[in-house]
Amino acid sequence: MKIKFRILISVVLVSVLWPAPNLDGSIYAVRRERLRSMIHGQAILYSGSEETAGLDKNFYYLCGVAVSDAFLLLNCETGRDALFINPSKTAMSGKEIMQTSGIAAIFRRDQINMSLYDGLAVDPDVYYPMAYAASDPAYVYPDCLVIEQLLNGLPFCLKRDLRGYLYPMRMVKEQGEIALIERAVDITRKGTLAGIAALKPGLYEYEIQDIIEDTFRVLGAPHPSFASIIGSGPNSLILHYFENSRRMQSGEVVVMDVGAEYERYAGDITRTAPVSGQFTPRQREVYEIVLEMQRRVFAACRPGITLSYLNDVAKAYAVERGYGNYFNFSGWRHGTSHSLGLDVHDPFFSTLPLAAGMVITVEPGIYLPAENLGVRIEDDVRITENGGAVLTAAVPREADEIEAIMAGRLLPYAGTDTKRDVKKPPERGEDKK
Ligand SMILES: [Mn+2]
Repeated sequence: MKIKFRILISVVLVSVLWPAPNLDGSIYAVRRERLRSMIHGQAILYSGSEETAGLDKNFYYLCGVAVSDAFLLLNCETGRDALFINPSKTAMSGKEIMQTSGIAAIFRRDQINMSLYDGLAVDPDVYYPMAYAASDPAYVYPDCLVIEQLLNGLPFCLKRDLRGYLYPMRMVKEQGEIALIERAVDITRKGTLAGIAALKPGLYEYEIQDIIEDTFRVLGAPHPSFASIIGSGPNSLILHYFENSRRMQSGEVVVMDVGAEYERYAGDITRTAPVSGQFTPRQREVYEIVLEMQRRVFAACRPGITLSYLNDVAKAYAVERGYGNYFNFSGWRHGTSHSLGLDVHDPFFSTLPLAAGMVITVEPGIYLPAENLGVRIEDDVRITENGGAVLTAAVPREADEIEAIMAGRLLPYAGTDTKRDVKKPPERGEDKK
């Protein structure tokens, strides 16, 4: 109860004093124009729907409207863009859609064939994100399938992959996007800290999940950016553990891998904490190794290197300490880093080098099945001109700090950017000046 009350108070303060940042509507027109300048013919995107995988972030990136079952069509010859809307699945008014997207041409969904035909008469090329599963090229992602089914009905259409042009744009974040990611990260920080502060033996994993997600919700993030992972004891070894149904016991660690989604942008933080409030010497030993892997990767972040190089940096230290076989692997293997943005696993070409403005995660782990012990620590880093800035620097990560939060010696939100959250009230009499 006490914790929930504390969350509520800080939430009220933050919401009043910290208005939401928003992307300037014209940014979408700028993005579309840039994309059009790189290709020819037409480009088509599908918004996704409840029946597919939800909102398609490629579509959203280019028009900023969250509508269901709609198409966006870019015509590179005329420079005109159009939206094709399913009115029964759209809560936004036409005016709202126009203002947000900067697109004046809004039609009914079933009129898209005509527009596509007109464009094909000039140039047969149609670009769209060709999203096939890497593990099975025969599997086409639902949003992609909807577009392919539409194009298959058209003669003289040459299908082209849009990803090679669109993804490099999405990989480098604009300033407005960085601000939204920072906000998502900050909400994730608060949820994570509330979760750590509430941990105790006998609680169920889902109770910690509730506390974290409640914090997200009251801070303006109605949905997590992915299914929260609260894995204690043996579950700390499972990479994508979503059950969160186990009762946590003293002597175990719990891996909390969570993210808030704010204005469609994702945060992603993992902390590993001892359920009892104190790491055992053995848990602390492994924890310190993971922490050191992370420090080395932070230091290695800079433009020009690849994500696989960062993975090598982390792995080299695990090998050096004798944990090479347990590095990022316990039956499931994960990378040390992925791109973060509109998607929690944002599009990224792993062969391309890092550049300033990219945002990545750094999340090495060591998993020891024989000991029911998994430790993963994850932070978010913005690549700068000459290094990396840790966006999650305000989230305590030292073992002592985690224990201090649990012991109530370190207030969950202390030592953070509260200066930005709360304005200093004017001194008495000062307001008269
Ligand atoms: Mn992650």
